[in-house]
Amino acid sequence: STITATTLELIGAPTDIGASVRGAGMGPDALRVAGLAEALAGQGFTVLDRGNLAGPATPWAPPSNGLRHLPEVIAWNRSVYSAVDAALGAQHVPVMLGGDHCLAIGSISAVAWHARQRGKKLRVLWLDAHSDVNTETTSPSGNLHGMPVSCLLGHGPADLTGWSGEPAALAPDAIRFIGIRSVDADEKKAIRTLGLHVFDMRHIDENGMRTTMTEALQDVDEDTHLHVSFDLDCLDPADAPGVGTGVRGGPTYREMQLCMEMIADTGRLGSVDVVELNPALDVRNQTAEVAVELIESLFGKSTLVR
Ligand code: 5AB
Ligand code: MN
Ligand code: MN
Ligand code: MN
Repeated sequence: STITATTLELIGAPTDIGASVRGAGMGPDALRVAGLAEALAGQGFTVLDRGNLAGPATPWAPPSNGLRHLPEVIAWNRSVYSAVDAALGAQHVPVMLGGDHCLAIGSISAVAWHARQRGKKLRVLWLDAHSDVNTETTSPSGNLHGMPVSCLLGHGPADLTGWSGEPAALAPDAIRFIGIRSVDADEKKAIRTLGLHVFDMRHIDENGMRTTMTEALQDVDEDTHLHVSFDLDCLDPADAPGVGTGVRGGPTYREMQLCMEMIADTGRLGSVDVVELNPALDVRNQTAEVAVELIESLFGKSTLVR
């Protein structure tokens, strides 16, 4: 298949700059310890581990004007943007290893720029317990890992928007949210106002992951660049305890495996974020190991016997 001719670039972004629970900065190395590069190489990919990006330390300051650590979040996202931009420029598939979810601002902005250059439609799958569509005025925490979707839609601080060369990296119609179950009151309003496509846990419970993914992948075709932003707190904490903002009632390992397999089946996967892994809260690196297995499925490892 086409995808096995692909070169993958692992880009570590070891920071918890957008969070208030410490530890996500250890995510990239925990994924390496769990054997991510070896697993993907074993599937036939050429894997380039670019190592870890550098950036400012986390000051652990309180929010200022509704935003915590804005200058440092900008600096980290600039590094992520350049690394993802370089990978895509080399026709490689970037796999950004966070780090917290604010890093999707840089990652998806670069992806959006390249998709436009290539004349591709962009479809983002946001796998998360949370909708991450707060702004500096609605956020209960000031944490930028709860705001990347707003920034990508052009509704963030000026310094974190417009990076894709357009006021908004994404149109609301380009995103599908999967596994959502913790949404702040103002985020619910934003979801309604923007018309975001949210497949929440109620939808998955009532319709199953198979139908949900068929819906979420509708209209994905040969002209689509598919980006997966995988927040590990999407998974049920029973399977993935190593996250800073876990919420009960998420997809099981088996449901998430089907989700990943159905994405792989499209053959259109072009870039990935793996974020919010917090090794300080994990149990013997279990969450990193689960993540590696699910990423193998995402890149086409199948449980089909025939
Ligand atoms: B994550 C919360 N909505 O804005 C906020 O893990 C949580 O990237 C955000 O999905 C969780 O602080 C951010 C309460
Ligand atoms: Mn998130
Ligand atoms: Mn989350
Ligand atoms: Mn629509």
